[in-house]
Amino acid sequence: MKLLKTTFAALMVTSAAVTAAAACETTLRSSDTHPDGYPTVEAVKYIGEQLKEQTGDRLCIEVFHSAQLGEEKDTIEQTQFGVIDMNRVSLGPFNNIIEETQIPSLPYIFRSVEHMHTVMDGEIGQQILDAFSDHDLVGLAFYDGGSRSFYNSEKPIKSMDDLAGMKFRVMQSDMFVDMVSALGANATPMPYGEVYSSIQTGVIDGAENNWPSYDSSGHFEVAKYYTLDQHLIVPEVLVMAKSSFEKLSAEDQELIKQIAKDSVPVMRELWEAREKESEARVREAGVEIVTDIDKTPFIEAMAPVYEKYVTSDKLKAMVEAIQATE
Ligand code: GTR
Repeated sequence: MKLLKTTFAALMVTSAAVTAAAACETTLRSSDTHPDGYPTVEAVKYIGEQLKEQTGDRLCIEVFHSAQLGEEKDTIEQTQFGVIDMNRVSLGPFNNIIEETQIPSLPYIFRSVEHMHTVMDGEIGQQILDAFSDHDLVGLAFYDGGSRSFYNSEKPIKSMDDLAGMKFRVMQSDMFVDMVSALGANATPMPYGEVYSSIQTGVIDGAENNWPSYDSSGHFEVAKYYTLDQHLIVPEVLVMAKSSFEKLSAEDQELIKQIAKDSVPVMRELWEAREKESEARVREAGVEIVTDIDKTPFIEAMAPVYEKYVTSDKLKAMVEAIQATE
């Protein structure tokens, strides 16, 4: 029923898209949970502008930002069904569906954002993009999601012990539930759009995210303690519905793949600037930020998570390859 409802909502917005981009022969609808102006939204708009120009108005993209088409988990299903043509999401909500996406979502798998870039721009990244094709999707590009850290409404967290018994929202991924449990806290998976009110009403004590999301979601208003433990550097991904992709000519398929790749450095530049802006805005608002946290116990606590999720030879080889990447 929920799917039917959201599908109906998506179809309603379709007619709006057709009107908005009336000049185009084909308009692809793309979903994003973030507000207009957010780096991911702007990166997909960039792809749309390039496509429109390079196809002489044959092919356009309309980005439905601010979760207009629904929350990530639902929009992923709709993209698999071809109701939504394109979708920019975190890899987190793919973890339960596509096992390869768990690897770059593992806590502390990347030593730095640069390490993540090298891995995702290389063979491992391609292997993960290819894995989407068994799930009615085409993986187009990876985007940045910075590093994610815990924030809460109760107290400054200065060590792992301070997390004991606290309740945090995580993305809808079993692995993230286990990650939080391994740190001694409790996790509640829930859609992004429900986090603000859940913190406000005390259903949860906090959540975890990067600077731009902490800022644009307004979560900093209700969860004023942010501890930079940086447990995740989970990339984001732009996917396309396989059915929509297959409707395109071979040339257009190549073009969209190429422009999506070209959008990566554009996004990274926007991201870097946005991270600084968001950090400044949040600091200005008086948030208490803990920066000098010893990450060693956090990293050590993740052993059972790796044990539970890195099971097959294929996944083990991916982890080893990432660890061996300079
Ligand atoms: C953001 C990410 C979104 C979404 C959100 C969340 O950092 O860009 O795609 O996954 O986090 O926590 O749900």
